[in-house]
Amino acid sequence: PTVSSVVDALVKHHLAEREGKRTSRMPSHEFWETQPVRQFGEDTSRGAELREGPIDPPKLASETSESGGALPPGYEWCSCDMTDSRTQEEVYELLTNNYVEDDDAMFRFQYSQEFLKWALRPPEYHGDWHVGVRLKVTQTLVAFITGVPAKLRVKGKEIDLAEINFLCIHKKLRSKRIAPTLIKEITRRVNAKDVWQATYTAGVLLPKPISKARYWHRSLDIKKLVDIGFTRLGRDASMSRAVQMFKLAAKPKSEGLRHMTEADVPRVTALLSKYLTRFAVAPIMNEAEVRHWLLPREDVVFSYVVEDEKTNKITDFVSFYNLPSQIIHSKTKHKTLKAAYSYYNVATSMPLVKLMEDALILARNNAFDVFNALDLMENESFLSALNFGIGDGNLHYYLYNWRILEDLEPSEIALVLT
Ligand code: MYA
Repeated sequence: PTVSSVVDALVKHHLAEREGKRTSRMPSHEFWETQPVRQFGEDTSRGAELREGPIDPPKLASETSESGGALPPGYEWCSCDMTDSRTQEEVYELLTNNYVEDDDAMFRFQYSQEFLKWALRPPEYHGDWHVGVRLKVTQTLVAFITGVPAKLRVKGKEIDLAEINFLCIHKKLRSKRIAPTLIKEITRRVNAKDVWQATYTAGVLLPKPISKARYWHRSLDIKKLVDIGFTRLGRDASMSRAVQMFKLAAKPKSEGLRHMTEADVPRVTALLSKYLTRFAVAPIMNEAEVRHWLLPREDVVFSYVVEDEKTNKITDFVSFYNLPSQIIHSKTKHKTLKAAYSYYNVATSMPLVKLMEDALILARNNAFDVFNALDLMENESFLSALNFGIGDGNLHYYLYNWRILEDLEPSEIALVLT
């Protein structure tokens, strides 16, 4: 089936499900139906039978098998050593040429090597959760999937889990059911460390998201965005009017706004931790993790604080990360789309919309073309007000081996994965 026929079937199925009907055209998920995840059509109204919490019965780490599942002949498992610059380059190459594209195949994520080192080496990371598949003869890296350890609060319960990301199969090896093999292998390696839950996000709809978020985009360089086909001007909008509409002040407006520094780590940890307790799903970060994820890193993550001079309190925090996309068939001089992605933000001395206006200014001053944000947390309070436009992609949030009964609104989610 084509992608669109599958989407049609899914839509039909969900409509029927809502009306309580069964449908014969229900798309099957040969792999995902065997996994401990929420399933489409499971009856969450029978709360007594389906409980919130782990789906599989508890197991022992020592029970996990010692070797990985079978790959097609000629391929072998490896761990990608992300401290080795040659391996970093190989991962970078694989992702640059084969990772996530938009629906029209115009743009493809281009994670930098510095970014990958950041995303894959947080405190207490496990080298063997960076799983690769190599062609035996040439040792070429052809597939990848990663996990990093994290702690998540889900509706009041604290869960030690793996954040799964960077699932990628070389374009020439697609549709051969290698993805389920990779997922089983990372599951085995995570279980071997006595971890039984995971979280992940994906554009595709699989059984079964806990929430569905949308990307919003705020133009910073509208001329370039129109040139490269990222944005189209409205029917009666002229370029000069658009430029006017997206104009920003030369520098941030909030007094006392400055780069976050090492000395801020304890106060940022306290501010952020307190703020994140408001949401149904949110990470729990200790100081070491805040230092890793939120201290500024050149060309990777940008973080700023507002410090009250009188009380020495940090009242506000704003951050975004740098994830460019390659312009696949560029007809202009432009080869990359420079995108900033909203990360974690807390405003207490001013409305969030004011803090985020400064974030836009800082992103523009750092040569970003567009500022992206999901409709998570309290982001709805600034998206329209700051001239963000809604995107066409969904981002589904998933939990592995953890059931919650009701779907969540994106505003109840405070987890931003890289
Ligand atoms: S999301 C980013 C995913 N990557 C890309 O989109 C990059 C470009 N695409 C590719 O590289 C390939 O198309 C991929 C699929 C690798 C995506 N997540 O091998 P196949 C299911 C989960 O024939 P291929 C991210 O990184 C599909 O429904 N499953 O397909 C988070 C079907 O199963 P079923 C997916 O196209 C990853 C089966 O795979 C995804 O050659 C989280 C087909 O396999 C997807 N994004 O390869 C992973 N796409 O028949 C889960 C397709 O049942 C982690 N499929 O429908 C789970 C937790 C594990 C740890 C647990 C520890 C306790």
